[in-house]
Amino acid sequence: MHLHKYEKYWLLFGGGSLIVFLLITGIMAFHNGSHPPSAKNTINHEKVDQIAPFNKPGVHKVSGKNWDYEIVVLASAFYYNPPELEVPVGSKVKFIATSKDVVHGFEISGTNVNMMLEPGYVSEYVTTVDKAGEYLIVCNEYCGVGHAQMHSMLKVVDKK
Ligand SMILES: [Cu+2]
Repeated sequence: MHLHKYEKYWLLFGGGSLIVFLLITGIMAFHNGSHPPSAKNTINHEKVDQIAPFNKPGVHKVSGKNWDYEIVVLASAFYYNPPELEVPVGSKVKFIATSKDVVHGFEISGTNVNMMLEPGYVSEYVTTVDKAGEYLIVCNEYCGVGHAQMHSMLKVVDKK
């Protein structure tokens, strides 16, 4: 079979990019531990406000864990509970969030925190807040007529 020179280059380029992207995905998954939500952590979304930790949404200082604060957020159409969060700068926080009704988003603008909140599933993310400031939390999953008004605020404060 005769292949034109440029045809060969193009096939090599195509095959090469495939290998490069598979390698990146492999490194992300097995080395950096980046996985899609496991769907293992489920919850009854109809009674979610009676089930811990969602019976007490808010910022909780914890000890003996790998993080300093647990931030419990319950989303529902069209607001976040609590509407405002405050943590000291430099603390390691674990966001624990879910939805009471439909799919909502939880994106902290200017950071790489971006979770999908699905009714019946608990979304978690651990991060360190290392820059003081006010960060807008927005819903980035269209959830209904009030979607554009759905937001909250994360205040990272400098406590001297
Ligand atoms: Cu929304």
